[in-house]
Amino acid sequence: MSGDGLSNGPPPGARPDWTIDQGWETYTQAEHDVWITLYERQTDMLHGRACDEFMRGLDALDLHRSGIPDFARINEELKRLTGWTVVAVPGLVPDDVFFDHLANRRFPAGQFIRKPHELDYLQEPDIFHDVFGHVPMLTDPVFADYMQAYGEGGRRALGLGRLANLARLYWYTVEFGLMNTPAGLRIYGAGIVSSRTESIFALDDPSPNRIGFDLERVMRTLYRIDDFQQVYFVIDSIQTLQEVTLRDFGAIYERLASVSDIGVAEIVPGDAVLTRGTQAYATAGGRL
Ligand code: HBI
Ligand code: FE
Repeated sequence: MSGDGLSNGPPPGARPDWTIDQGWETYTQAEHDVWITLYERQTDMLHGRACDEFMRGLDALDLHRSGIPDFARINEELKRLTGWTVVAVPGLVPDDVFFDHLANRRFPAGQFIRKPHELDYLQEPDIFHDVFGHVPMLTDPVFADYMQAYGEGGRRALGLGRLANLARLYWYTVEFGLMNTPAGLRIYGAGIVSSRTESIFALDDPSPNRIGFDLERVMRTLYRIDDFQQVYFVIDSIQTLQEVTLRDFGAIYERLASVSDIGVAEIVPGDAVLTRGTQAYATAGGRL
């Protein structure tokens, strides 16, 4: 991917929009078995941990069956529910390509699946992270609109040179968001629900800070891509998330240009602190 976020062109075999055929019939039984293993160990644990919208989406799409889902089958239901479709891509795609898909209600999902020795951690988003983690939430009409708006906002942020700020919003909501519900704290972020260890850490561990969602605060906050998060931001509902983000971010970007970033473990004046974390996990060296 080029540093300016603009695409250099797709790899050989991919279309101009970076999509490829899923080639569902080419997955091996060993690859289907990786899906089944991951699926079974996540779904058991997610009852009472993932939010209702996620669990409903998982049921609606019937993602387990006999292994890696066929996008053609998922898309029949997803299209009917919210007008979204899943398209296959080789892996990470450039920012402008990614936003263009989202703005058109297409979710680009990695075609490949992790190897059996990588069940707990990998850097690039594979089909399990993308489909199990992201697609259930896309069955929720409000979340579906939020994701499309993010794609449209991404194109504007690229033009204004503020993508770093907007990417933090995606990170702390779509990927690592928590929700306060009447039944208790729940997960909706794809990076959490697709990870066995982080699904426990994010809700139960005393290490991370858990702070009420505030748009500008989140846009100022650095994040880490190599280990469990040191802070999670907590929304009240998908509806309130959508309401506070349904506006032009131009004025916010202008303000953010002159204020400093906030470190991953910092608590700042004005924070609605739900948990003041010990940071013991990170202090001890994290995944090391
Ligand atoms: N490509 N396939 C894929 N998946 C992503 O989540 C993704 C991407 N390209 C860019 C990107 N995310 C981020 O840079 C933006 O959300 C900011
Ligand atoms: Fe993701």
